[in-house]
Amino acid sequence: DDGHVILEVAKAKVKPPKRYQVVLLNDDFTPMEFVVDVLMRFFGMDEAKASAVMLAVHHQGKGVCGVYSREVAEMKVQQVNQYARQNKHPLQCQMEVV
Ligand code: NFA
Repeated sequence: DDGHVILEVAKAKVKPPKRYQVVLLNDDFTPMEFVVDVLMRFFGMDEAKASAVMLAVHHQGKGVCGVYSREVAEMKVQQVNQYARQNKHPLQCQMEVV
């Protein structure tokens, strides 16, 4: 029958969801300890991993905190930027499509 044709046409239009890197940017003012706290609090890193990512951002200017769906990446960016503002730090987070 032609049921499989209809299914295959529909399936051909289903794209895999885009993935988004959440990227942390270096600045001259945010304390290293605060950045480590952010990485543990919002990205589930242990202290050793968070310290390594913080130092990579510090030395290279930016660094990837994780890769997520658009919805989850948007939530992480909003949470990190709000938490940084609440604590009077200029730390900034953004998302980049992979
Ligand atoms: N560069 C900041 C400092 O020397 C530390 C920092 C690391 C800030 C990673 C932002 C991101 N205090």
